[in-house]
Amino acid sequence: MQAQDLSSPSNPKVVILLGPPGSGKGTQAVRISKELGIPHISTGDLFRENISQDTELGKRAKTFMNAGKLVPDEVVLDMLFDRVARPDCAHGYLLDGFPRTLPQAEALEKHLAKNVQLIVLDLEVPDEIIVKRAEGRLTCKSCGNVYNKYFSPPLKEGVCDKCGGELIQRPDDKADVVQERLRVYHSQTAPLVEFYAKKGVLQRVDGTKTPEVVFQALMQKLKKG
Ligand code: G5P
Ligand code: MG
Repeated sequence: MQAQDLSSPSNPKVVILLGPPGSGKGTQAVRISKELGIPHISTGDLFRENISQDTELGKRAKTFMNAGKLVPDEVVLDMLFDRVARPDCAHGYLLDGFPRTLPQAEALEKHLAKNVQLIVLDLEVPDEIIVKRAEGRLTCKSCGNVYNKYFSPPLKEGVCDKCGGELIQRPDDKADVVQERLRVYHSQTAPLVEFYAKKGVLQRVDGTKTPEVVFQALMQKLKKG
């Protein structure tokens, strides 16, 4: 499908996908990024890449991530602003998993140029569904593609449909870590919903439907926004 002309050099679009852990940010971000022709930047994926390459940044982030805690703001901000300074972000980008605290949101605001069109999409999913999704989520060790053993299983058990890689459970999808991630979400990230609502840039989407229905709803909001 062809990328839609919803972003331009004179009016770059920065899209933020908000939502609790496991609400579908990554799944939807891949599709939106393709549709709009802007890069998908997931701070969680950037950390996981650093962990698999055993970098200093990865070593620092791993302890926090595996305990379900947030990585300290200064570490996240350095990594994120480095990434969005690359040329592929000049015409806009899509943020998945950032910002996650008020200081991160405030730092982003200072960083954004005046002509940027900011749209924040909040995926609303209740905690009990999040717990079930995390328990069933399978992630490809090689390409990162996401499945769910209950809702969207791979064609062959344990094998990625896209690249044939091994499917694993993320270390932070263990039941006790998911509970901690939800607790952290409600105390540190949920206040951002109000923060962006007050600025008039928030769009809410019901994230409990099928991925296709959720995607269509998100695209509707993006076209209006
Ligand atoms: P991440 O990597 O950002 P989370 O916790 O925000 O992790 P997560 O777990 O990656 O979010 P997601 O991306 O919102 O979830 O969801 P997903 O993977 O696409 O889908 C979840 C499941 O639901 C899948 O099984 C999928 O098949 C199914 N699903 C998806 N969409 C739908 C749908 O529309 N309908 C239905 N029915 N099912 C669907 O962060 C990880 C850690 O990194 C650190 C933190 O330690 C964090 O815990 N970190 C940061 N720390 C500080 N600041 C930041 N900015 C940080 N960013 C990351
Ligand atoms: Mg994700």
